[in-house]
Amino acid sequence: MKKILLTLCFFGMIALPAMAQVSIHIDLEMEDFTFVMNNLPDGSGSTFDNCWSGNQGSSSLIDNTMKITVTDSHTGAPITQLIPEYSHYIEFHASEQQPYDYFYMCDGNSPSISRVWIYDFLENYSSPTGEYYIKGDISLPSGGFSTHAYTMQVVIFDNLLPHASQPCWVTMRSADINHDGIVDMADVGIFSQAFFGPGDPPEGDLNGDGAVNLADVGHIQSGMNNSCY
Ligand SMILES: [Ca+2]
Ligand SMILES: [Ca+2]
Repeated sequence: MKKILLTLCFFGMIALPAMAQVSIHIDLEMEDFTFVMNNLPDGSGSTFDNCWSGNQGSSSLIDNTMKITVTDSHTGAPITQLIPEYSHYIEFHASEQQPYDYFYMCDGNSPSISRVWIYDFLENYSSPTGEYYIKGDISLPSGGFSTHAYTMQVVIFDNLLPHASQPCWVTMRSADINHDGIVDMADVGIFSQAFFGPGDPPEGDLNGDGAVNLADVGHIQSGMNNSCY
């Protein structure tokens, strides 16, 4: 099982609200530095626990379940209890150098371009070892595609102060290629152009392995009629 290991080291936050000083360090390690999420408009795509490795030419399904280890940065002791009410989310940023990436969230039954925030992503809020898991079945209803990897960060608020992990990299591909909220023949048309045309354009490379071929056809087929609405 491929793991992303996020190590959050912080002092005086979340589980230790009585402590006055706040010093948070978020350290991130991961085995697959870039992975590919295959999202569908209704959120049933493969976001983290069934995503693709994104390895050039050899992309394969992987379980990128994420783990965070939370410790007191001064003592190293595990923080055994988190407070669910505290805001925390996962945030995606398109690179500012790549303004033409499309990553549209289905929000209120209509797709809108968005930096994506996933709230309440933790599977557990107490752990004797300070280890917490990010839900493998996180729903990310979206369409479009990223031509380059996005940065993804875990953000936790402490008394309205956001603390972000260092970024890791993800690529997003959806069978709703034209990000109109539904996978239909319009997307098949775009895919066909990519399939039969020159090169390997990202809108046709739905598994993110760098090639547009039969392996990508299944993503369109299985996603047909999937919708925001
Ligand atoms: Ca579409
Ligand atoms: Ca491909």
